[in-house]
Amino acid sequence: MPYLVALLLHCLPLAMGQYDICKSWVTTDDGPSWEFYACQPKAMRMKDYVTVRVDPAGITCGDPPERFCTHENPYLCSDECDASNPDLAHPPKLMFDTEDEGLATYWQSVTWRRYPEPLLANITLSWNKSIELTDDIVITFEYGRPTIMMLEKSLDNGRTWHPYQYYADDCMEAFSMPARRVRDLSTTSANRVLCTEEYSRWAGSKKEKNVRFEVRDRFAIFAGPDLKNMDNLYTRLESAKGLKDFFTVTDLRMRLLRPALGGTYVQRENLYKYFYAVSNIEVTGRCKCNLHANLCTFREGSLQCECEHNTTGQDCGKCKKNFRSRSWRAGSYLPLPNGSPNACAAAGSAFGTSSKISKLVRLKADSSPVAPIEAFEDCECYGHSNRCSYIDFLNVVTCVSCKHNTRGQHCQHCRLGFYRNSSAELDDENVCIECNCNQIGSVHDRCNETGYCECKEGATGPKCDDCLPNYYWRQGCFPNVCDDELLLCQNGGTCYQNQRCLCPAGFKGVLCQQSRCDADRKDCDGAPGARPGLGPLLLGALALQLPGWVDL
Ligand SMILES: *[C@@H]1O[C@H](CO)[C@@H](O)[C@H](O)[C@H]1NC(C)=O
Ligand SMILES: *[C@@H]1O[C@H](CO)[C@@H](O)[C@H](O)[C@H]1NC(C)=O
Ligand SMILES: *[C@@H]1O[C@H](CO)[C@@H](O)[C@H](O)[C@H]1NC(C)=O
Ligand SMILES: *[C@@H]1O[C@H](CO)[C@@H](O)[C@H](O)[C@H]1NC(C)=O
Ligand SMILES: *[C@@H]1O[C@H](CO)[C@@H](O)[C@H](O)[C@H]1NC(C)=O
Ligand SMILES: [Ca+2]
Repeated sequence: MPYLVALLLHCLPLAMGQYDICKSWVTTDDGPSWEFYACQPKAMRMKDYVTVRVDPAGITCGDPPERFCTHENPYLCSDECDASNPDLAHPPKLMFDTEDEGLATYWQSVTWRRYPEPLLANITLSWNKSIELTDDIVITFEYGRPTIMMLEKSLDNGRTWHPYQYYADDCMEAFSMPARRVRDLSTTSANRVLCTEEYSRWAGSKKEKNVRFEVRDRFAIFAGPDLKNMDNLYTRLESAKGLKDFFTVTDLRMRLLRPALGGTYVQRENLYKYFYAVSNIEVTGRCKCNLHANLCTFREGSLQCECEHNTTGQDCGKCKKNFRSRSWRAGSYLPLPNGSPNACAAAGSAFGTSSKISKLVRLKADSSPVAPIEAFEDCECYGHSNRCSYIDFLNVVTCVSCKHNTRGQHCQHCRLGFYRNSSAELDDENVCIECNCNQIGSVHDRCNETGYCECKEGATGPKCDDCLPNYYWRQGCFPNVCDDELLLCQNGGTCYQNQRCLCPAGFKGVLCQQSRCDADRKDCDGAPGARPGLGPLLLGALALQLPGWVDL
């Protein structure tokens, strides 16, 4: 029982009270209405929602079965790991189960038989969800803590990884880093990645089993030793660049680089006592919901924020459809104590117009007289921009740097060369589609509202990449010279790709309509005419190769 109380007290500052409701029904002079607040879910035991992966393949002991011993009993190597026997198997899931009183269950690696090849193992934890750490990560090693190890984190579901903390019995030797302690960090270095020697010393394998990533000590830099001054922490999280992200992860990876050595050098004659064994990995944190949700549920195999404030997405990271007239923003812990919800607003709803103008006026007054525009936040751009400018001489507020190929005062039009996607809402990222007009076939690269380009003479099709009947394509559309119907080649000539007639020897002209004899009497004697029976194809081919007079 005293243990339970201690546990509760331990959790109190982080679990209780602040930012736990998103809205409440209040009565004001104008009648009852909703009031909205910044809100976040409770901290949870994150190991219950994790997916684990242990690398490399074959690093888990027991397949084939093998013997091992411990540093305490180095010559009694009768312990056995056997993956096919539930009583003797040590699969990865035993790092996340609930420990029964006294009896630890643990994942165990193979032994260091292959020394001096290093014994390397990666334990990768994935949540498929951003998590904000609220308490220390505690990794419990049975049979001794690694003498070299590294903790890494990912913020993008494992695509990129960053060092989080280095652990070694000798930081200089292992990582060429000086040893530091989190307790010695200051307000400006609270998010420093450091190497610590505190959790790698040999202290007897049963005595000090835990390796920590110290979240509380880092919080304490701002909130005081007992985390009593959480207001200060929340203020700093809001204002110090990168501080919030430092405590945010989607994945964690423990890179085990050298096992416990029992306080001495590696004894090659008994490598059965070197291995890793992890009985528990405790990760306490809350779903990151950008201060737009106070509930996070496990659905379809993943944690999901139950978004309020008309936001949506796994982390409430965007505005709901039809609520994007104001650009999305995370909620803020400030001002204390309830924070700002920074809710999304419906298109067309009136929001903050008057305060916006007064803000502008203030901005104007502060700025130099030559600057015609001033940037400010909180503008109506259908989610395609989060910056607006005030144009002094027109007295209008207009969006700047509209994204997604939009333009206009509210990013409500498509850029030239793009047209409106009729199946997309105005606040959709896909609202503007590229015209894609054929550069040769079209007059310019603009198109009408249904995506039709304006074609040059002879060209057709929505993108002007086809030719009208009686035109042929060759770097543009040109009228046919010959064809099989009206513009027939004469005197046995054949029409080559509608571009020209291939005339038999003795004839020339666009349609082979002219006899060479007519044109040049000298060459005429003995010149045979087109011989019936010779295929037009052959004639054509010859004519191509030997232009001019040919004696057949
Ligand atoms: C562990 O992960 C790191 C990247 O974080 C990778 O470079 C290394 O090869 C992995 N080690 C093993 C044994 O899989
Ligand atoms: C990760 O979460 C997203 C959103 O909930 C889901 O669509 C996706 O299938 C999940 N991926 C995995 C590998 O579980
Ligand atoms: C969200 O939209 C609904 C209408 O669907 C509205 O009643 C509610 O007040 C909005 N909430 C916020 C926080 O703006
Ligand atoms: C038009 O918008 C819809 C809805 O967002 C999208 O699914 C579709 O891909 C868009 N069409 C094009 C051609 O981009
Ligand atoms: C766009 O141009 C095509 C072809 O000229 C035409 O059929 C269509 O009606 C035009 N659409 C609009 C909205 O003008
Ligand atoms: Ca366990």
